[in-house]
Amino acid sequence: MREKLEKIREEALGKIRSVDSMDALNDLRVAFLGKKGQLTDVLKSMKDVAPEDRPKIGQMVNDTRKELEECFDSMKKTMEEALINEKLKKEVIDVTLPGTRRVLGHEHPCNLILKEVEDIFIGMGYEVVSGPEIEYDHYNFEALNIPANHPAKDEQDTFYINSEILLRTQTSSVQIREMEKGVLPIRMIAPGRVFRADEVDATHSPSFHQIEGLVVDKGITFADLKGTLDEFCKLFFGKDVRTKFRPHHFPFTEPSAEVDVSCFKCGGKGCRFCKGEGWIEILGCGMVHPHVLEMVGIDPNEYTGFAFGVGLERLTLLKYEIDDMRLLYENDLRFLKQF
Ligand code: 2U9
Repeated sequence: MREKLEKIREEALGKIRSVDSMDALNDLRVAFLGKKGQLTDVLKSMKDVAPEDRPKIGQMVNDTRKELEECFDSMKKTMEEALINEKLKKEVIDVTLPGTRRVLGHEHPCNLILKEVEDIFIGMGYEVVSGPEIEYDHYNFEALNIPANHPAKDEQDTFYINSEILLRTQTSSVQIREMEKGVLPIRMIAPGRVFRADEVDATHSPSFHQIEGLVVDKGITFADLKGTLDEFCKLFFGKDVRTKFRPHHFPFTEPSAEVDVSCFKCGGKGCRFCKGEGWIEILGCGMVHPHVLEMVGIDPNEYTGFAFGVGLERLTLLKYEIDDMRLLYENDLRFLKQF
């Protein structure tokens, strides 16, 4: 029995030391120490050993098992360390190599202009509010005094999801939603994307951006409208510009006007920039139509308001002297990085 044990021990130690993979090491552990392993077989055959020799032989089996287990564990540790070292060697990072440069984008000129406009109105106590681009016909047209079959619906033809839902043609719907909340007074601007069934050219796009403003309070007059928009034009284009309010018509405002600003390039004398006019058309505006107030439950005898609208792309083209709107939509970094 003693020789048998010694033989198993030597064979096991030899095999463990020359093993070349973790799997093979595990197989060896099972073959020698497992339930059906060689050492367990020796224990099973203890019944054939003379009773007086059993404690000694038992002790020998235990010592051998302990020695083999230690040998297995130390081999396992050595192999694991070797694996980690091999992995680390493969993963060596050469910190002296040049990095990959990421192409940096550039803030869009329209966004730069939007920030300027927002800053001016926030400075006057206005809130910036946004709303859905997919809108109900009710909020886009009906509530703005543009009922079914009104000619304005043709001028502002858009993309219809169905007969009641469409892509908004103006951000005025945001202001209707705000008025419906019933919290007065209101001083807000609503910048956002709008849609029209227009062909693309140097001044048109089926999708562009507007900034609309709305003030509703007791005692608001056309003088407030004029003062506010004149101040806006001076802050945006320069303190020397003058403004001109020409009568116009919008279904949602009464009276209505279009605002021209004196050419900020030639001071109003007339140049190529203003096409010899001396004036540049900038905004549409007017006093909120009493019927629009009534429809959202505001008493027009108690409250009055003014509203205005401006195209963000138009402001951007003017301020940066860009002559084709399509450049704003091409995402060409060589163009965008100039602003
Ligand atoms: C409510 C009531 C009235 C918003 C207004 C304009 C005049 C206007 C155009 C400018 C160029 C649109 O981007 S554009 O094509 N807008 O001329 N917009 S008054 O009037 C409102 C808004 C909300 C409740």
